[in-house]
Amino acid sequence: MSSTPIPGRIKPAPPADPDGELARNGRRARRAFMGKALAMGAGAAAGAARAQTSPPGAAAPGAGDPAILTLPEHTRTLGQPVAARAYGLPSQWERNLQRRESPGLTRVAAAGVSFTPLQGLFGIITPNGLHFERHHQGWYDIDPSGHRLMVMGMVREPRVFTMDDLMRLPSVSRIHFIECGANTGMEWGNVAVPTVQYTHGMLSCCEYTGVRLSTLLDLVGADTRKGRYLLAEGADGASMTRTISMSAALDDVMVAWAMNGEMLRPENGYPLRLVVPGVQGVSWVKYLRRIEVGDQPFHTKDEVIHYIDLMPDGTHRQFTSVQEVKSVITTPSGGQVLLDRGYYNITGLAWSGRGRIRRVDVSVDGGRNWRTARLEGPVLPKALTRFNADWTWDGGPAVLQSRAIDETGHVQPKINQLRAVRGTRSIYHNNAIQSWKVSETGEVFNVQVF
Ligand SMILES: Nc1nc2c(c(=O)[nH]1)N[C@H]1C(S)=C(S)[C@@H](COP(=O)(O)O)O[C@H]1N2
Ligand SMILES: [Mo]
Repeated sequence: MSSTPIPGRIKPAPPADPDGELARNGRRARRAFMGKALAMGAGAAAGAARAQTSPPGAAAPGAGDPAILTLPEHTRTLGQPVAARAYGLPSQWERNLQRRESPGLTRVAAAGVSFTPLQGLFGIITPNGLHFERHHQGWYDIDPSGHRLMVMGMVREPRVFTMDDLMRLPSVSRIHFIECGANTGMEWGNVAVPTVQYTHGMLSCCEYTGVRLSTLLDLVGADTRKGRYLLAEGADGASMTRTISMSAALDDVMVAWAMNGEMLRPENGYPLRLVVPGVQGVSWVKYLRRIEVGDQPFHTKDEVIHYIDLMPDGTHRQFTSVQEVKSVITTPSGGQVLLDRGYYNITGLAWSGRGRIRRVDVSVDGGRNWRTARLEGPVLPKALTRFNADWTWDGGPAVLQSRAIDETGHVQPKINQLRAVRGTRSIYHNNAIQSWKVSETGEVFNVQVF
């Protein structure tokens, strides 16, 4: 593009959802939110009101804007003293950016999910306070001084590690995505939820710090030849237990205590969790207290009735744990409104449990034509990759899609291709291409295109 484009303006998806209206009726909830926001007179509302009263392309951006004609209050006064907040918080103007629960998804919140607001994030790192949560029996804030990790089974010398023991060992830091196997699971049969927060928000990406599991296996003298499997067990009421393969354990699995430069948050497994790069979230056992080496899969409750794939013939497929290549456009996305025609930066995320993203294609006409998006660095294995593509919206209807290809050559499938093999009654492992319909009013909707 030759000159700097004048960006089109986007009204964010309605964030507040106190009544659970969002999931039931996106349109009505959006109106309700606008009403509330205008009544509040908050910055976001003022922005929305401004956008509505200025006709598209009427004047040069900023002309006559009071914000540039008067010296603002904050340029003429003394600011807040240092350390007003011992632990920093986001700006008050960003308070709508929150993890949210999907109303009615689970019967009790302790066995629930909170979704990451992907539509409001930049780059590839998820801030700790916005990391999605998935608990089978609620979260705990465990005293690290009393926490222990036992490594036993087919080992020469079983050992119990304290947090101090572990944190003295050689540590590594790695950036990886975590995606719940049930992410996008509500969309197998039909469109179910309105925004990218709910379609794809069981997804986060952090820099984890911890000790490699192979280091611990070395210390206890694990039989890595006959011991082809490991059991990982959590210290929560659910005693989350999963079988991990020895090959993964010796490759890139970590026993982590930190995420994004600080100790894990309690919701995410403080003080210790397993990091299993590329594998579905359920294997990333939180509150990790035990690793057992064995010679066959353990077939625990968490892997025989959950996180298995219901196939069209009624059988269940087990141990499909790698998160296959997937991508989603995060802006423009469902619930957002394009306020005028013109240039937009289509942006989104791509990832693969098998390695690096090789390419992302973007379509604005429902998959008839594709062009290659720009991948922003770093492009890391088993991590989120940010992509961007230029688009000029002419005011007509459009269907936005992204399709990712990973370094092993796997291509993200269309929803009907996936259904042809897997049927429509599955929950887990839906990596289909996501479609967002832009209507002539600028409103963006979740749709399925075949
Ligand atoms: N101990 C324990 N570990 C657990 C869980 C749990 O309920 N208990 N949930 C699992 C599931 S299903 C997922 S998707 C991830 C979610 O991790 P997060 O809550 O940090 O996002 O943790 C996994 N590890
Ligand atoms: Mo999960």
